[in-house]
Amino acid sequence: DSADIKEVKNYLKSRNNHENSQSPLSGSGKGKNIIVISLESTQQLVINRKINGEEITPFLNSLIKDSLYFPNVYHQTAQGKTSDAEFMIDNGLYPLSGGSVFVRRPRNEFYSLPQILQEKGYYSAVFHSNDETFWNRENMYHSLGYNKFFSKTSYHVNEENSVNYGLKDIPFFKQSIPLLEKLPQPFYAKFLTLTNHFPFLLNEEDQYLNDEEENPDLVHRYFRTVRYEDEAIKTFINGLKKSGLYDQSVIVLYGDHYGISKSYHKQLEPVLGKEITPNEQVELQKVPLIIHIPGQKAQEIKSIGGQTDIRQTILDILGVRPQKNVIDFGQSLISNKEKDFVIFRDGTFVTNKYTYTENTCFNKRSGKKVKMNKCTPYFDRVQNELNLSDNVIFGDLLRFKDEDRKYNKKDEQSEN
Ligand code: GP9
Ligand code: MN
Repeated sequence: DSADIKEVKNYLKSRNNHENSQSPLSGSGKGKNIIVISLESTQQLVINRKINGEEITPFLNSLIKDSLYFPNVYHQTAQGKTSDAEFMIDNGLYPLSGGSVFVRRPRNEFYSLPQILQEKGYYSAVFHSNDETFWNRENMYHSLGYNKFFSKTSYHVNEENSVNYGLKDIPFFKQSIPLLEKLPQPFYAKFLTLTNHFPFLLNEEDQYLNDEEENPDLVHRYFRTVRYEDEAIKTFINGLKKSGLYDQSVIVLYGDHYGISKSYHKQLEPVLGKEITPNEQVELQKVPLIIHIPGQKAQEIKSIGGQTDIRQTILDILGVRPQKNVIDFGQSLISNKEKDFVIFRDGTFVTNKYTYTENTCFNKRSGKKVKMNKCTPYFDRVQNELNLSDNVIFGDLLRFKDEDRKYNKKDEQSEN
């Protein structure tokens, strides 16, 4: 009940993560549209990496040279995969340890990014050419307050322009541009890519990497589909430029979760040229985060962060202060205040110096095991934060987010 939400509010107050960030970048995207692109299964390891002398993500690499780039952001998803990442970005809460919030709690009350932006006159839409029922999106998007969901039925999908889960990314973006152009502005538009999905299938005509391997292993198939995705993003950005939307929009690109699971790490080791230890496994959970703000210079922001921080970062850049109480575990990554730890759903965490995983504490950079007392000071905080987030979801506590405000109003009234 409302006592439980007090506990969450007190904790968030003690963390003091939502004060004005006072970054020169705060408000630098004020009034602009916001376009968020979920890069399916895209790990940070592909960025600026060459395979047989060829860049895997030439377009993203060039975009980074003109954008904010966050090289130390980790995905925090669990079984809900893409939907977990979406959930974090729209709500700043952790996903559940089992299943997806989209499926388990679609009727909760939320105070989501679409709802917050709506207070400033933003229209919101999701673009994803899969069935609207996948991950229970149709119901969850309704609860999150989206105005429109362009799902499979909004696209021309046939055998020729599909692979694996459905419509390929290039026709997806091409067909999306005219739909996007018709939206009222300012808008928040979210795009979910699909082609770079396990088991990483691609038609020959969509291969942009010149490697001639006839029977590529999974890791090399992954590089090919990532390269295709990169080409699709280029197509989309060029389309935005043609329509004039590019200069009117802040564009956020993030990887939703890993693509190469633990079972394929033996294939990955020769590519990385190193052994994948538990510490290295955690480092592999990094995903790209790229934010393009019209008129802003490129900058690499090295602070550690997670997907729970993306929402606060977006609000900070747009200069949007929510009207209601914000229950959110994120922290703006453009803030001067550096984040002190990033929590994974299984209790693994990273700090600036240390990694805790598989009951072991590591020096993150050297990869060496260190004494447990380097990690123990974080244990209670990590568990507490995950528990509080779970309480918000299972107790549907956002129903009570404005309780104390209501009390204040009543007090004022009785005084008059
Ligand atoms: C399907 C897309 C991919 O619509 O979200 O699903 P995933 O398995 O990555 O969650
Ligand atoms: Mn996914």
